[in-house]
Amino acid sequence: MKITSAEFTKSAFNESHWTTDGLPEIAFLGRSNVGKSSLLNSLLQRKGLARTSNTPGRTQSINFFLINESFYFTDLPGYGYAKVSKTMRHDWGVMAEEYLSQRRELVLSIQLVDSRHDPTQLDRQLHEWLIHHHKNHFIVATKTDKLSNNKLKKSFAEIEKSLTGSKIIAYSALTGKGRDEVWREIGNSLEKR
Ligand SMILES: Nc1nc2c(ncn2[C@@H]2O[C@H](COP(=O)(O)OP(=O)(O)OP(=O)(O)O)[C@@H](O)[C@H]2O)c(=O)[nH]1
Ligand SMILES: [Mg+2]
Repeated sequence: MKITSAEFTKSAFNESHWTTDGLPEIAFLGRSNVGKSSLLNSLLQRKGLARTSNTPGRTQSINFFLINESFYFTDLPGYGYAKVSKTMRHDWGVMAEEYLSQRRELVLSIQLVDSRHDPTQLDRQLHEWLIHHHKNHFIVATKTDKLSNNKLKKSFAEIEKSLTGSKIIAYSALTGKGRDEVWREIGNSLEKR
């Protein structure tokens, strides 16, 4: 897909802040620090559009990015950061579930997992939720540049075993590996709408 424009539109802390123009949305979901904002920037080839950081739990709201004036990317806060309070963890679940279950504009959810580790319990829970609710989705295994080909193969097989029944794409925001494949899937989901 040719990107002609990409701009940050707004941060939403609850339903009343969601956009109202009815354009389709693609959500990026995954644990804190897994590389959601980096994936988004890498797909759009705009380095600083979504803020990335080494401090987990940075993104606390749903951030909307308008692409080509025709669809949105939504960057959701990361889950599973150990140092946040119980209340905040609870709030994440409420906000994410509210958005995922109610948002009619949502045409695709992209769930990120770290290619170097087995999916966490929260990763598996989210994945089961997506399957159970028949949400159009696929998995992106991030940071593959940090693994040798051999290790990646093993790790990929573990992820497949753990998150069964979903397409998984190996990605690197550093090298752009997987970029074309992710765009193909996004294009398909937008067309189906
Ligand atoms: N080497 C490498 N580093 C990556 C990749 N993707 C992300 N990172 C790094 O991982 C860290 C976290 O990336 P973010 O994109 O901020 O992660 P996030 O999921 O948006 O994090 P939160 O917003 O806190 O939930 C940053 O230091 C990134 O530079 C990748 O593909 N390769
Ligand atoms: Mg982020």
